[in-house]
Amino acid sequence: MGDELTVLNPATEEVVATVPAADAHDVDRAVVRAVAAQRAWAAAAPADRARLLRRFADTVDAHLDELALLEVREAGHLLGNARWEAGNARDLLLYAAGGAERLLGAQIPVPGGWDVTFHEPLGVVGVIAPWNFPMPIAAWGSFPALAAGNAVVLKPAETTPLTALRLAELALEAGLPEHLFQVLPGHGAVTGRALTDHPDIAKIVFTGSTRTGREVMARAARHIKPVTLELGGKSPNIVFADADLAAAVDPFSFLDNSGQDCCARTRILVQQTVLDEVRDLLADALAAVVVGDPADDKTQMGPLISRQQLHRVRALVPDDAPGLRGGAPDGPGFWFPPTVLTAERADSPAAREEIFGPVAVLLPFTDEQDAIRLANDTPYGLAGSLWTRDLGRALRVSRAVRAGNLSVNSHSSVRYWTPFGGFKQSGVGRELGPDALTAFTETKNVFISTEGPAL
Ligand code: TXE
Repeated sequence: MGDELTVLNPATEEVVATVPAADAHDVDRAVVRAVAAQRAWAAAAPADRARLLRRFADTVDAHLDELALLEVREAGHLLGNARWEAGNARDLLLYAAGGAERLLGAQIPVPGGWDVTFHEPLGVVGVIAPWNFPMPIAAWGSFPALAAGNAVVLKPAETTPLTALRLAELALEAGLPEHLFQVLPGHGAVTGRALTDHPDIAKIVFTGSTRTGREVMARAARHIKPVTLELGGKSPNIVFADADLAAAVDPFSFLDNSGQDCCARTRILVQQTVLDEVRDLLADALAAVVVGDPADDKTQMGPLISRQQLHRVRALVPDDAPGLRGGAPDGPGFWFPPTVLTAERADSPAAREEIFGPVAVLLPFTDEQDAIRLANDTPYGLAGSLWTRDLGRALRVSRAVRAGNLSVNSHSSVRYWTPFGGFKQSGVGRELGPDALTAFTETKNVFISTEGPAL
């Protein structure tokens, strides 16, 4: 066992808990146990796996408020959002349980025999989760994998291990086999690397920075280990002059979760003719945002996760950068005011790098082609919104923007029954949606000759 992780409440800086950090030996032991548990799990009838996952969902449901409060304390999330997150984990369990019963192969016509396919589980899956949405992202990587017949070893982020640990306890309480779903808190450079390097981990699902994602992919390559990577974003919010401007520039499109959201619409691209109007709308909206105690129902934005994150945001957004700003409490706690930078160039660091704080940049465009060019002028490609009343333009632009999750006249990005993932340096592979379970299987093709010796 390695050292300890100290979990702080980001709104108060009070210590919420200390948790032992797993080292490489702990990872080894967990994987050995997971391998044994997975064999029995994969041999069980899909309906039996589904029944246990549904019971797990019921157990999560019975502890929804407790899980939500834990998320508020360790991650500084608004209570209402944290309830949604716990509900998302529960709903995904139900969706994945249904998927377990419908994980069907195909029968493919071939001459001289019968040809059938099977979706076989991979074995033990390693999930490395971030701190921005600790519960949903742990669930997205883990629950479809379990439903498809795999075991999971999950490493939560250093700052937010508590909800994941509680989910693992609830899984046991619901009757899931021991060691099937193990949670090992630890440091990325120790526990995360040990999982990625382990020869008996069949796949890594990683959500985090593009920099670490690149390392995970390179390490996994040594074993030709598949990866799903969900990485950073710098998503455009394209606002045409004919749009419903107030809805289009809703500041929570980049302030939700204090901007620590890989889908945050942090580049507000506005048609030049309505730029002044949009600037006025944003100034009023930012001034009205209630920032403070995340457990208070009236609060609209909470703190950043950590002092380190606060330093990162400050380094990219100096106090004297021209912009619109709302208010924020003084310490203790990791606070940054809602901000829109109004004088950035499209190639400035604030306009190009993922800030992961409550900050957007405002950039003008002239026409549709200019909007598409600007939207695509980024190494990322996770999400984006476009706002217009012209259907033809909506169809053209949504196809021309290189990103995995686009919304027209909406800022919504994530539903557990639709696919989620990024183009370009925002990632590899998809989570959620109809293919959520097959991402955790190998497809086997079996040909049975009808012309060979009698069977
Ligand atoms: O990320 P890391 P950090 C972005 C966001 C943020 C930046 C840095 O821009 O400002 O990343 O955040 C584990 N091998 N996102 O430093 O390091 C780590 O312990 C294996 C976007 O927290 O990528 C944690 O569990 N694992 C994002 C997870 O990786 C390693 C969510 C993420 O940490 C590791 C979070 C290693 N070598 C940050 N090093 C999103 N896509 O939503 C670290 N980890």
